Amino acid sequence: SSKNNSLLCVGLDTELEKIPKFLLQEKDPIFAFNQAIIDSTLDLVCAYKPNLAFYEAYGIKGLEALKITCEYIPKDIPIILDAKRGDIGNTSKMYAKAIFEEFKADGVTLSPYLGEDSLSPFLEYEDKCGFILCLTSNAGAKDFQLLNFEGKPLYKIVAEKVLSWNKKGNCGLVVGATYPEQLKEIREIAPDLPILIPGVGAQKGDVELTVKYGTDKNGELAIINSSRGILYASSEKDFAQASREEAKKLRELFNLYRKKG
Ligand code: OMP
Repeated sequence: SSKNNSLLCVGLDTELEKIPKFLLQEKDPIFAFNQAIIDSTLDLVCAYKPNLAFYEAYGIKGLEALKITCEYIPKDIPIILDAKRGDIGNTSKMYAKAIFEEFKADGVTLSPYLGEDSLSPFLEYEDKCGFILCLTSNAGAKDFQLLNFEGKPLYKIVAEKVLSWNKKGNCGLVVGATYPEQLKEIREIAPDLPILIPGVGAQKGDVELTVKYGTDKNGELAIINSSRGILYASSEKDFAQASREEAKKLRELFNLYRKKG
């Protein structure tokens, strides 16, 4: 966040049905949209987070758009590729290769439930960050993540495990902005881990509590994502400017609630 003094991560979850109609005439409408969004927000963000689903959904063309989007993002702005990966080691190795070598992402989202050996192929990339799902923003988080095991909720067990997996210092957590009280507990368990926090904006997570509870003691290490709330601020000619205004508002709001380090 140091360069742009920002905790804001813009999620590049691009849907052809939602982008301005006039862009559909472009040769690569997905990239044209992303390019405009990146151009208009790059001085306001700490990271971009494309979610792979939105690109896979459009087949080869979508993946090509993702690849050139990743190439287009300036090198000093980290890319977190949201893919929620995790499989047996041999398979994870190939997932990691795709994400870090093909798309050249700086970070990835990972699911913890296959255990340490499923994530080590990602964490072996020392310069890359693995953001491990701890407590997701959706209502279904209650089905497993909020359950108690021997008196302790699963999300706390995950947070503690990730601390023990963090041998190379390249682990982070994912915690939804829709669970601020739990975010506070998780930050206490992991005072020094970066936390990716989606769920402000379209999912209506509380901004003030997210910043207060999600940041570390210096007001850092929270990467707060909004996708739809920024991307689709307007569907008119001025869409990129409208996205910039939204991003600017959020960044300023985050900074208002931030502890000064
Ligand atoms: P908006 O709701 O449009 O801001 O998008 C949220 C983004 O964050 C989507 O790409 C989700 O897949 C992702 N996300 C969550 O919404 N909740 C989570 O708990 C975790 C993620 C994520 O891993 O980023």
